[in-house]
Amino acid sequence: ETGERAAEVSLPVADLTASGISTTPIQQAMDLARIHGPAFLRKFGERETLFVSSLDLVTEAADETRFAKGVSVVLEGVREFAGDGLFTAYNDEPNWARAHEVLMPAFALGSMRTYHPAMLKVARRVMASWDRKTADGTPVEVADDMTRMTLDTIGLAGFGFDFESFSRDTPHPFVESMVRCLEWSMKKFARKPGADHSAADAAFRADADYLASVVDEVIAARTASGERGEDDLLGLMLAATGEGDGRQGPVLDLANIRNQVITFLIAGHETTSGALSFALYHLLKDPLALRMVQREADELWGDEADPDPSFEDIGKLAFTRQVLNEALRLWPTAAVFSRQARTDTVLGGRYPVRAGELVAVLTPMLHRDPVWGDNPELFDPSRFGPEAEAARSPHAYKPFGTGERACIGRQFALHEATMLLALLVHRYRLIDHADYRLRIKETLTLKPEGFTLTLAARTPAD
Ligand code: MNH
Repeated sequence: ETGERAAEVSLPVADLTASGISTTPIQQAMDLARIHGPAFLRKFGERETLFVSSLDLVTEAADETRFAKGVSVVLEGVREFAGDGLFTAYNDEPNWARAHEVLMPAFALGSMRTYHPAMLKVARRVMASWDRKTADGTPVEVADDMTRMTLDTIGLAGFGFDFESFSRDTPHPFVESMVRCLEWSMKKFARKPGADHSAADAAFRADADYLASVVDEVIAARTASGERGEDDLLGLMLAATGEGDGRQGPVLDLANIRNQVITFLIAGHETTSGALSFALYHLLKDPLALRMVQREADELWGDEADPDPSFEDIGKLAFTRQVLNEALRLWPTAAVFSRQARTDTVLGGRYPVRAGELVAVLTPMLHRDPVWGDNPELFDPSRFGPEAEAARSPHAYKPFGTGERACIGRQFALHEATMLLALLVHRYRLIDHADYRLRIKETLTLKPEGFTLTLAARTPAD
């Protein structure tokens, strides 16, 4: 029936039924947008998805009176292991509003002061590990180490739980299971009908059960310690009581708290890790930008061998922040989000969307809209200078989604990533020993694949 819709408004249709959805569906969708333009229908068997990526169409889709967050087929897959956690909850599920209310204060900018020491502690683990590799010339696997660091950070800062990722040769088994779960949900929506997937589904179940068991361990560790730890996410959730809404006892039941912990462990590290990896990649390839972030760090910390960044220092790293923003423009690591029409509506004056239907926003192509100038592929952090930002529509840049259901962890991610990036460029020269060419791996999120660096200690002359 939506095929008729396509005919009626002459939307370009990309039919992938025969060819299949690739193992890099986001890059495939980017290619389709380059061919078909900023609105096209991706057809795959029975399913059709309207992708939009121009500033005008996304501005409409971001209008909260016409659209709300949509839980896509892919997010339905993630719901199989994250349940009604914040990220995968339906808009009208009461647990979303409850958890949002309990957790919002923990994500205000001021709360980052509380997490700063844990973030710094883990940043020092990265440097201890990179110092060893500097000494013996071993390349660092950038995305793996960024993932170690962001997982340890959300574990410690959010839940007082130490994954100790830098004491392990391979990623923590939680990460391996989580990545397989994400891949399962990514592949599931691209399945061809009729084939037998029972082995993959059973393996998925085992991984999802394992994730839940790690979370139970995290919660048990807190309960056993007798400490309330009300400052962190777990403490807030365990301590919150339902005053005001007439309910007795905790606002969030244990099943929901478990879903929130899984959600935060995943959402809280996977995307930030990719953002840091892309930022390091672009700095490696852009000596001038690298020089500028180094200069900014040097202004704060001089040639101190082991600087002790304060919470306030991080707010002063304006250019470092611009580098991260620009890395997230080119490679928004959570690259698609969905919007659900609240009522029958017409997008762009041309494309009818019925109440309840979903529209997918393809963020990497929004971030290459003509509003970004005539060379959108160029990495250029000055795009995020204060005047440039003020002159641009807020809807031109959506790496953290939009509206009420936008990313709750934005400040957390930016504080953590800005501090680490500045500390790394302050301490090391980055060497492109393998003349790395960017390849992007997709596991729902984006990451540079096979990206390694070698390091040298910076000397005052550098
Ligand atoms: Mn995060 C929602 C991107 C870091 C926790 N996040 C979203 C959405 C995007 C997103 C996009 C909206 C998805 C949708 O509309 O379907 N998040 C990012 C990026 C980074 C990031 C690019 C890092 C860079 N996110 C983090 C961190 C945390 C976190 C760090 C936690 C500590 N994100 C969330 C949660 C949600 C979310 C929770 C769901 C919020 C809600 O719907 O209420």
